[in-house]
Amino acid sequence: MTLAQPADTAALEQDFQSLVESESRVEPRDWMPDAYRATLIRQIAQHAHSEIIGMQPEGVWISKAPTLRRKSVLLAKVQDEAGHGLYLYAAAETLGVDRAELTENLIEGRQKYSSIFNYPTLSFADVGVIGWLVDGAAICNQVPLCRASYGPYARAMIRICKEESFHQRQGYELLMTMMGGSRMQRDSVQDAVNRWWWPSLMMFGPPEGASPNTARSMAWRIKRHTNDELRQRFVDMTVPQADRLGVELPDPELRWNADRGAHDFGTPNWDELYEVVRGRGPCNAERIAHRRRAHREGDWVREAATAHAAKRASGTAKVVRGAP
Ligand code: FAQ
Repeated sequence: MTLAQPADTAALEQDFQSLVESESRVEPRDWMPDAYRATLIRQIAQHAHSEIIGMQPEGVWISKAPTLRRKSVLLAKVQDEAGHGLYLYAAAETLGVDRAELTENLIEGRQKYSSIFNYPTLSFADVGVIGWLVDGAAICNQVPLCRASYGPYARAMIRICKEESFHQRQGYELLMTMMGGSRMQRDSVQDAVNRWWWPSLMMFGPPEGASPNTARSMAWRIKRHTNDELRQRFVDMTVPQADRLGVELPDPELRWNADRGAHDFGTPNWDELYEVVRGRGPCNAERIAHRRRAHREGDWVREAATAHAAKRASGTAKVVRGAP
């Protein structure tokens, strides 16, 4: 095989752009621009890390869930998030990176994960609000990614979105139950909404003009909408749900704008987003320390699995009846 010369590269880039504009999928063995590959690795890795770190805020409530039913639902949800991380790491690996290297990048602070998971969960109502608002925001952001131009990412997103939809419903159902309960339960739901509303809006990323990756990612059909368009979609979807639930969204500027056919809303505190993304949020240090510890504790499992795989490859592994 000969390496493409610069003139060939221009032609390849043009063909590549026509391919994505015709809504065809790019597959792992297809030629792709280096910058497209790097953008996908960055986004998919950040997404995978978010799913894995995202297990922590709710995970701490598994042992404190009020009933067996709530415990099993929460356990299933947190396990789903682990699964999402794994599909996404597998999708990233099709681009030529190694999952172990991505994990190192996360625990050494070289790659990001979503800002939202750096806030604490102070009561069980937070579990419901994460399901409703955080998974709700994740769905708004991720449904368009089912049509992303890169095949393995788009296909992973289809299953992930189906599961996120269950997550959102379980959160809303939990909140509905709490809102039908005691005064203390209703207050604790409102308190959780007050704390999670603005961070949920920030999940969509910086606004137009401050989002350096959007234009190119949209041209490549990785992203289909700007961060602001998706944030608006989320607000419009959530306001009637909040009304039905009987909670107030903590934004005095929130109101229906008949001319725009959409809600006007206040400006998130972007300085807070940048602080959290730079590692200075309320729980960043705790989240990374926990992930590092879990990774260290898994050392022996990885060693054993690698040794077993080597034995199998050399034909010296002991065959256990019934083992896969
Ligand atoms: N937090 O130019 P843009 C979930 C970074 S999964 C941290 O706008 P882009 C499920 C951005 O990466 C939640 N960093 O970037 C769940 C970029 O970094 P760079 C995760 C952020 O990529 C629920 C820089 O700022 N979802 O919730 C954030 O075009 C419950 C400039 O920004 C995904 O990852 C942020 N909020 O758009 C799990 C979805 N926003 O270039 C457990 C896939 C921006 O310095 C429990 N990702 N940044 O490396 C995307 O759609 C996009 O990557 C965006 C950002 C929209 C997040």
